[in-house]
Amino acid sequence: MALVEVKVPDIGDFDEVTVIELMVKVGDTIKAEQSLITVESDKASMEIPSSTAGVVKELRVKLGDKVKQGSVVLVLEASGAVSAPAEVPAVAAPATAPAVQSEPVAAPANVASVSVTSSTVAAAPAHNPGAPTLGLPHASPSVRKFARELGVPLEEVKGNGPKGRISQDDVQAFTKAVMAGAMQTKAQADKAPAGGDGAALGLIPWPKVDFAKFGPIERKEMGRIKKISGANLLRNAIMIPAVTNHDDADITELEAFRVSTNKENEKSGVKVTMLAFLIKACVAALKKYPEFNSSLDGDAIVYKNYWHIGFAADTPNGLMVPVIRDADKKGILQISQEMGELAKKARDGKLGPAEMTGATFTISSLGGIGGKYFTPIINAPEVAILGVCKSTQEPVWDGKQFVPRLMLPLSLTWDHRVIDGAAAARFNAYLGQILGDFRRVLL
Ligand code: CAO
Repeated sequence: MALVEVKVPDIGDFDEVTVIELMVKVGDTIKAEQSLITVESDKASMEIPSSTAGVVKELRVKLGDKVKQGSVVLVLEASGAVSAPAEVPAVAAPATAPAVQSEPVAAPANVASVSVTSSTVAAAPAHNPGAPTLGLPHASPSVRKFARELGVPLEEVKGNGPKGRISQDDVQAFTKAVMAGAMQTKAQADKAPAGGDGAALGLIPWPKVDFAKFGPIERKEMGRIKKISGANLLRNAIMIPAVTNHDDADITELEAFRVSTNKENEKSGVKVTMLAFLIKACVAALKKYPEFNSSLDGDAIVYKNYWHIGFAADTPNGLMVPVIRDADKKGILQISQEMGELAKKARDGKLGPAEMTGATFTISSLGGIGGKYFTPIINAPEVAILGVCKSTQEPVWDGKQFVPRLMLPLSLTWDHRVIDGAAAARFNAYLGQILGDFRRVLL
């Protein structure tokens, strides 16, 4: 068997290049044309393939070595006949693409000469280390090929190597994350806009209808906030096994108290709202039933020892959820005042991120508008939300007779992974007791 030295061929303009990838090891059986190593200059990376099939006997380079034309890459026990080396021109190769040279090893007696075939190597696009990450991805040709075979968009893969170089491991990690659903490729995200196309769930496609066929239409693109909240609502509606419990609270006395408080405070400029009482009542119920003030984190439930309450605000741009922080430490007047300010900021599009994050529970009140009950969607990663509708005078049996009472419809949606139906019924009942007699908050 002939032992053959495989050398670095003419590498164009480069004096020295660095070995950045070893693609074979001692003992490997390789085919002619198979890539052996990847080398990199400051402008390009390229693979050095073997012209000869055989078994790798000795590797003469290691990662980080500087090599130049003529450096021996490895020694190969060639399979099949070998003939004298020939000077082989690069075929249709870019200026920087090297042709592989193989030469017989001089020493051993049984070494024959080897026939050299031309082999061109495509140079990877030049990499500019200072380029932004969205520029050309920095990866060796073999990694590019690997990514191509898997259909991985290399420009979306984060490289963890030196200078952000993308390795095969990075491509594999990206693929795993996409397969596990932890990440989406840009193409997937584009295919599934805010409305989603349901393909990922195996659903039939959304109906495509030419509405203009049936009458005049006007098409308006959705605003940014609607798109963002739509995507969040869709995810929350699909991913959370949500159940809604409806109940009524008797707020006859509370409403009378609210009205008289507002009369007394007329000059203060702060209007006490029913929502402020609801926030305070919810904090009391959340303290009694802490699982409603929690979040799911994998297999763990995270109980929060703070009570930041979000409230849905209807704005010209769409639904927003400002947050009253530390509602447990604030009185009704302060909550009312903050709510007024936050609701105005929301309507004016001036809410900052800090004013919309960190809620532990949300209340969505349609009380000023109307309706009886509804099924609010949980604002993940929270695990429950309270929907409130318009209070109405209703006949309530007091044991002897029907009496008119002001009844507030409550709709509590909860995440069944964390909360059970019995707890939800107790939460609503307790909330009703507090709203029925607010002195219970003090107990
Ligand atoms: N029952 C009866 N009347 C109620 C009530 C209730 N549950 N809640 C409020 N009202 C009354 C108020 O007393 C007020 O009446 P007056 O003007 O006579 O005093 C009137 O309705 C308007 O109240 P409001 O809406 O200004 O104040 P609020 O504190 O109830 O609500 C806010 C503030 C920001 C929550 C509200 O303006 C809003 O945006 N609500 C919509 C929330 C929403 O869209 N939720 C749905 C989310 S899911 O798409």
